[in-house]
Amino acid sequence: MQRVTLTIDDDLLAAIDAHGERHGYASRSEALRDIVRSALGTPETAADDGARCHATLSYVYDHEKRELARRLTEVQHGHHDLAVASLHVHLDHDTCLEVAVLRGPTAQVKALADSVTTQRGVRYGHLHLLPESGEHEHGHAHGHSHDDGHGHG
Ligand code: NI
Repeated sequence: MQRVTLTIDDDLLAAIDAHGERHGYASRSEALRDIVRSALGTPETAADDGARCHATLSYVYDHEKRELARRLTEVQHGHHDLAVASLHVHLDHDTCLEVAVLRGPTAQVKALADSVTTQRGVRYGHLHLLPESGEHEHGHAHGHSHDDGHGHG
């Protein structure tokens, strides 16, 4: 870890502190780290479509919309190799929330997400990409323990 000094507008700092308080961050630094992480994505998933990833895809849709539920099911069966699990919640009389956990080559995961979220009648589509594992950062070969308590050594 490194300590950095940065210059920031009062308003923006107040917004960051309000965000940190709202979400229960223990410190301004921890809040800022998560804000930056979510802006950057992870290096593997942001930059490299050839890397493998885990992802969650969430979206809301109207199950009464003509043919939509069938089309969504078709899209997902077409990519069954990427699907790990999914969760369906009936939000109200018409509206469903689905969360799909996906795993595979990043480019294919993104393509599947696009083909779901661009369907007419699908709203609030959001894809959250994660690296497939910590291997890219830590590797498995080295013998020492990590200080974060869940090392591989
Ligand atoms: Ni439903």
